Amino acid sequence: MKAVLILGSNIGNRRENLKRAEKLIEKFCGRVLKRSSILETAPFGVSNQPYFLNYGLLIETPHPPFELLKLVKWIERITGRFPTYRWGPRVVDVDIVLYGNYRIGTPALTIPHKGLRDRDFFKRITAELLDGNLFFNRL
Ligand code: PH2
Ligand code: MG
Ligand code: MG
Repeated sequence: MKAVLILGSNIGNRRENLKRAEKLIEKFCGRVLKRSSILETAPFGVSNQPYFLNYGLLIETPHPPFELLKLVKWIERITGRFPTYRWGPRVVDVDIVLYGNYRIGTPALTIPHKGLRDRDFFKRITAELLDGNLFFNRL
């Protein structure tokens, strides 16, 4: 299945953190089909923290959504993320934004990700990966 992931970092060497996360995604989550440009974005939610670097990956993954979620949480952990607070600073954040045309609404996982509605950079990155579309085209 095709999925869109958005990565973010606002602690330490942001580019290095993102690169390490991408390597692990490629190795454990699935093939990277497309990479968006990297944006520097103002912090959303809690404003008194450093700017983020954000970008997105279009991947082809064999893992079902909750397996993929487990994998990206594990990648966040081994790339050095430590617990802070909601919308707080983080070494690496990996969000599942789209998973095929699935719609999932659970406390642990919401797909499409809510950021697609209220974060401009989610829309820009996703549109860049999907050639102007915010969602996978329905068949
Ligand atoms: N992630 C957050 C909270 N705020 N702001 C930006 N600009 N980029 C993020 O990735 C981000 C954020 C928590 O996941
Ligand atoms: Mg996030
Ligand atoms: Mg997250």
